[in-house]
Amino acid sequence: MSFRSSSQRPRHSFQTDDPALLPIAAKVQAGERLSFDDGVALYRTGDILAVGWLANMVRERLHGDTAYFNVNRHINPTNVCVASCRLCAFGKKKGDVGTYTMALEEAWETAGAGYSEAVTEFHIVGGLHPDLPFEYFMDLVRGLKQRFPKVHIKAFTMVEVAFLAKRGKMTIPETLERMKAAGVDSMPGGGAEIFADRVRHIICDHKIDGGEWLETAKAAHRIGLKSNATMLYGHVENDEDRVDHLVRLRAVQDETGGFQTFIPLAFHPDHTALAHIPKTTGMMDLRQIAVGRLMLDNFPHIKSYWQMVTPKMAQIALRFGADDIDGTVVEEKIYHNAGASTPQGLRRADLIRLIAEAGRVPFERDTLYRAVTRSEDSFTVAV
Ligand code: V47
Repeated sequence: MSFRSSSQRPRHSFQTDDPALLPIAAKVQAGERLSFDDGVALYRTGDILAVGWLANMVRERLHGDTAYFNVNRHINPTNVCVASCRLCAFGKKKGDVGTYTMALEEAWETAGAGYSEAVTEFHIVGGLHPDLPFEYFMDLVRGLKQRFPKVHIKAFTMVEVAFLAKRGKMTIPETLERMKAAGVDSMPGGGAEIFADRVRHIICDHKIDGGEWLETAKAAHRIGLKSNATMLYGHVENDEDRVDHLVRLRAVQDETGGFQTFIPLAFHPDHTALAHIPKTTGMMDLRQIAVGRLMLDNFPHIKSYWQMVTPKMAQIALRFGADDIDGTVVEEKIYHNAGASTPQGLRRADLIRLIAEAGRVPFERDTLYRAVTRSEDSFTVAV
């Protein structure tokens, strides 16, 4: 299969049947920052293909035809959680049927199980357990580093950090420093949901608020821990809430430059307290990717997480602003408990095929977007 690279492809001019998009297109073409109102207009327009065209232009300007993926494994050490978020089907109260907490040995064993290709990243997130001490998590990380010294540890959301800090009577910077000393290399983007208080009160009342999430991210970035940022959409939020979320992320990124990737997460309602809300549609999924790419002009990467939107939609998203589809994952629990029908993991070869058939060039990255070269059952990262 051969495709022309984006630099060889003839660049047709922008076309739309929505005049509201014309000034926005002019700004994007000139590389100017979009305003809050521009963001709302991008959400309101019926011309989704025009929005996608613009986002694709920005994506190709930044990354050409490259599309990133990695070989990773998710580990969720416990599903016991004090938070009871209405959006979640994963967390359970202590003592409920179906709760689990991994013994450290079990977590280390899980890390090495179920996949023959060497993983380059462990993605570790879990519930807010009322009793597990901070040292359990640090021992978990130290043990992983001892057993898998080459594997990058992307662990603990801003929400978990704030919870562990409070329980351990530590400041956020101190907690982050100790995590880093134990072996945490970067942080995932979860728990951001939608920053607006009105929405947070409905979907995740007991979590830290949006301001605290952003302050924790800043503290992480300040000590050199890169992180991602997510946005959960398709529940009770409106267009303004989403644009507010994006603009607040952009402001922090101006300050710290510590975000690597923005990941819009499609809400899966099954088995949650919001099960009456319909699932997101394909158009909605593509629009989040495209608007994210256009508004977050200072974020290097936009990820279409195949687990969330299906591998088929993730492929199309690579033409709507996304440059990354995440990784092999191996074993996903959070969305599968909430009714996701995607496979729990994909093989490296599947990801390569998805990307190539979308007309992009697959690039195996490590968590920090450096090239990974493989030989037999091992890998090397270009530094
Ligand atoms: O914060 C929870 C979301 C997130 C549901 O950083 C739900 O590379 C949909 O953040 N329906 C955790 N979403 C996952 C996450 C993530 C995933 C992949 C890559 C990265 C990264 C981060 O999942 C939570 C919450 O926003 N979530 N329940 C649900 N029912």
